[in-house]
Amino acid sequence: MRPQAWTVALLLLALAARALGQYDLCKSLVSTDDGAVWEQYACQPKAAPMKEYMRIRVEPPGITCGNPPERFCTLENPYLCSDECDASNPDLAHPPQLMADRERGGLITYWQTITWSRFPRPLQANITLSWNKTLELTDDIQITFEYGRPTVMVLEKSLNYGRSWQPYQYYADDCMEVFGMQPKQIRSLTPTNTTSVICTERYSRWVGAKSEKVVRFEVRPRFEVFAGPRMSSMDGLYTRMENMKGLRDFFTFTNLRLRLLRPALGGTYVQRDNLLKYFYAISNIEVPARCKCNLHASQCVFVDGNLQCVCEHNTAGQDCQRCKKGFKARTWKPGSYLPSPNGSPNTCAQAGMSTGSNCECYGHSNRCSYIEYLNIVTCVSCKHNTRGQNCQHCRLGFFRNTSAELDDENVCIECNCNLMGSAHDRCNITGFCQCKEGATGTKCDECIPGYYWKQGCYPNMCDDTLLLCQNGGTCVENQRCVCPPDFKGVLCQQSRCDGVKDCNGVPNLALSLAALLCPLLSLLTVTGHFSL
Ligand SMILES: *[C@@H]1O[C@H](CO)[C@@H](O)[C@H](O)[C@H]1NC(C)=O
Ligand SMILES: *[C@@H]1O[C@H](CO)[C@@H](O)[C@H](O)[C@H]1NC(C)=O
Ligand SMILES: *[C@@H]1O[C@H](CO)[C@@H](O)[C@H](O)[C@H]1NC(C)=O
Ligand SMILES: *[C@@H]1O[C@H](CO)[C@@H](O)[C@H](O)[C@H]1NC(C)=O
Ligand SMILES: *[C@@H]1O[C@H](CO)[C@@H](O)[C@H](O)[C@H]1NC(C)=O
Ligand SMILES: [Ca+2]
Repeated sequence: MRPQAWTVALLLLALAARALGQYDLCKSLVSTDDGAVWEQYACQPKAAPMKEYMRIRVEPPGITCGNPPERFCTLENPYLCSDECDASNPDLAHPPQLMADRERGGLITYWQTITWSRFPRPLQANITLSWNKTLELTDDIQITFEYGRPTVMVLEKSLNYGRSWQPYQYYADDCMEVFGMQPKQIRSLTPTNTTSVICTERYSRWVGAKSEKVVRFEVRPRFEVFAGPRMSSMDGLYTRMENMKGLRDFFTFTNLRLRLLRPALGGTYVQRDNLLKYFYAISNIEVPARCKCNLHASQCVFVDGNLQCVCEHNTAGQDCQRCKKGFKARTWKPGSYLPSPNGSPNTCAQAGMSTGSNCECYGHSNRCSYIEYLNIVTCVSCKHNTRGQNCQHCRLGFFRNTSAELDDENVCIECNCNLMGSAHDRCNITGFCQCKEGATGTKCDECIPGYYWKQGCYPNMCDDTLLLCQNGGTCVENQRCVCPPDFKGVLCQQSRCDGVKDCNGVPNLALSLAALLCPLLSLLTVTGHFSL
């Protein structure tokens, strides 16, 4: 296909998908003046029957019937104890996986426990359902009990792969007696208490084993508190999901646990002479849910035994809970249901393309870049003489203005080191330049005693203390002695007659000595300066 045809085909596909339902699509090609570009939307996978992906564990060991084989009767037929459970016979076995199988041809298959033959020791069992994936309920959990629903049970959930658990709902034929809780009705829930954990008596009272088999955890009625009857206004629900703290978390889980605490009794009391009619049997557990992908994926796939979001918006991770490598210029955020109808994708941005709160540049740069081999995001082209990952340092040759905030344009002050007097153009953090020998001052633009300034500091050639000009010479700017006509030398210490025949007189010893000593002396002073 030519590119154009391909684009059109995709566009049509996108439009078709868009019509499917809210938040079904993560992106679509739209045509603009600049050609076709991807538009991104908040998106989520469709709801799925999660029982197909769940791992089931039952406790305690030996709770499943049939090992050894045993007979049981039913509450409806308590004196006809001809049914048998035998783990070694496929036709008579009731292993845990029969709670999640697809039943065909009307044949009901179920997991069954041992009978309550050890009464009065409680007959209790735990069923732990795990997905190794964060899920969000989309409809009621339904647990189908054959031969009667338990009189006491608790549904629990975990948000952290089973490390900790919290109650989700209590079920009892007498909530007050068993749990000390007022029984509540789901229809009494209001927007302010939809997420309360309640005790319900609705599914635990004896109504006959055949007529009512299902125990629910009600999700749909809770949604309807916000979405209206028959979920007519999903916008209302999604808006609440976004704004109401804890609402989304309430429907979120990674594991579920059923704690079966007392089986169906078929009456008020346990009949001790016929304990073979008390047991638990579950034929199906329905968990309608969707993968939680933080509104960054419209697909969730089952790979290597685990559910995995197919992340879009440059996100990654099992739940699209972080930004993809190279796309960390902005802090990761979940997508948002708002504004309706397409929500906000909150796409992870390619490094170097934009800024975000993750990349703080204190207002000295508006660009960030991701450096792959260091795995850091760094500001690019810091202005105002700043530098560093967050433009938080001053460039070389500048120092920090302590009276200015980090985001002040005046935060860095130029060192302004004197080029001649300084070793280099950098200063320390209090603004002091590093001076060459003989130079001093913050900017190294002055000389210490014994030195004179001439495009830098040089040792004095003459001065008023140690390097005196002799024989009436005068010191000019510490650089040289201006000697009277008859004398010469650095300090005018030498007579012009010296060694000249016509000069009258003996060599001036004192002068010769001075001539000898003075260079030495000046050397000493210089050395002295070195060690100052
Ligand atoms: C069910 O799990 C809970 C929590 O781990 C534990 O305290 C309890 O003993 C378990 N019940 C059975 C019957 O294994
Ligand atoms: C759970 O899922 C994660 C991510 O897909 C995987 O790395 C891990 O091995 C899984 N754990 C189990 C017990 O399957
Ligand atoms: C929710 O609040 C309503 C009104 O305040 C109250 O009647 C109802 O009992 C509450 N339900 C629960 C489960 O707390
Ligand atoms: C230091 O910052 C303060 C506050 O912004 C500013 O008024 C001052 O001029 C700055 N000093 C220099 C030397 O730039
Ligand atoms: C900066 O240099 C000056 C002069 O050498 C010195 O007095 C000062 O202690 C130095 N400041 C720091 C923080 O090193
Ligand atoms: Ca079944």
